Amino acid sequence: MSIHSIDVDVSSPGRNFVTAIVTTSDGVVGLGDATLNGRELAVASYLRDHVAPTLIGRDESQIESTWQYLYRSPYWRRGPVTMAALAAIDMALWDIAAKRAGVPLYRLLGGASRTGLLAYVHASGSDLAHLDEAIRGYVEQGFQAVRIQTGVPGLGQIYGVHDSDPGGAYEYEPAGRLTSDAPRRPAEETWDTAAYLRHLPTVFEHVRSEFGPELHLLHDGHHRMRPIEAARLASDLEPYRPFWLEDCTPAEDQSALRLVREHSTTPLAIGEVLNSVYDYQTLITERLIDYVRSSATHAGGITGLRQLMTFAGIYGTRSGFHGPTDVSPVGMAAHLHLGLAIHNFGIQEYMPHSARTLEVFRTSYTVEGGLLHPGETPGLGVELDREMAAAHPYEPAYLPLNRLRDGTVHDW
Ligand code: CS2
Ligand code: MG
Repeated sequence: MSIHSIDVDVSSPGRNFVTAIVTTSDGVVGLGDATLNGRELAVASYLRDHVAPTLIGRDESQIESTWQYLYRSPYWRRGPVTMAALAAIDMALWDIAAKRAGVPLYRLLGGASRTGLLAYVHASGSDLAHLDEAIRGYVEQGFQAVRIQTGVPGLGQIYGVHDSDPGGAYEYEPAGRLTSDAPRRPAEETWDTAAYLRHLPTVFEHVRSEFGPELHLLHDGHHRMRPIEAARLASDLEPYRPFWLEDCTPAEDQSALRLVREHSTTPLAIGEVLNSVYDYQTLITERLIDYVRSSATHAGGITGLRQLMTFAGIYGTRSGFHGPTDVSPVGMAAHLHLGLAIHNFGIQEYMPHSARTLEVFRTSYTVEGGLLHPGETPGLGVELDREMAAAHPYEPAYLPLNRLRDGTVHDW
């Protein structure tokens, strides 16, 4: 059988998503996620104009060979746009292969290595009272791991910090703040690393004393620190035994983490903006990180991520796949199947999609007692209602930007 058609849907049921729909000559349909937050249309064009036309008529069962073809043939390798497009095709081909076999995808990837996947959720609050309320809500639902983010005294809105409204905890969307149409610019926030470094250890101290030693606590530094600042924070957080400190420095500067490692035993996670195994060469071979944060959507799909995790496994590095709402339910399902199958699974980020998103993308995955499972539906286990998706057209939305108090553009 062969690839008959490839459609690319860009829809906005609650937020923007780019989905590749691959249909075979005998009518089997596979789905792939190519959502690149804030740059969605670039990937859609890359897929429609440059990838799809070269794949029509190709044997859809040649997943590895198609991956190598899309990676090597354009000459211009890696990069978020290219790798997201490749990812979508790869996921769709795996979806088709598992549907043909009549099994959930994890069975083609080696079968289940565990009964469920430890999930972490996002708890945040502008102050400690709101943060406690959010954590309590998740603990009551059975979650065993929470990422904690708070406001910093003296600073305004901070990316990823949100006060939950009762009953609406699953609806928030930190990534993708709508801006006005003209001029179309990202929202701006103010950042002060010294204020943050003074405040965050007091937050961890408070949460540990309030919730006890067993709850896993994670934190995302969102690339905002210099190496010496990150080393200070990692060392200050040690007494509170964090599960990990994520993105403490800009991810592309691999050797920056040497300094952090020299000063602390706080586990480190990095990689949501990285998209190939080569981006991790120093990080993994020098054992500078404990968790790989890439997503299937941004790192070449299941084939790309599996290659990366095999390499990471040799050095004892585990997975912590990126799972924000801008990875679509299709990308999320890919993580759950791969995470269930690989030996070096660590933890899975779980930021539940909104009810509107889940009406359009119907999923088979489950969460119980803080553990995720991909379900037993053949393939990835996600169905896309294309008619309903078409009723939610693309809406321009950009991620915000950080500036220091003096106006200097900063990492965020
Ligand atoms: C965050 C994301 O999930 C995370 O750890 O860093 O919210 C990230 O900022 C967005 O996915 C960017 O699109
Ligand atoms: Mg992050």
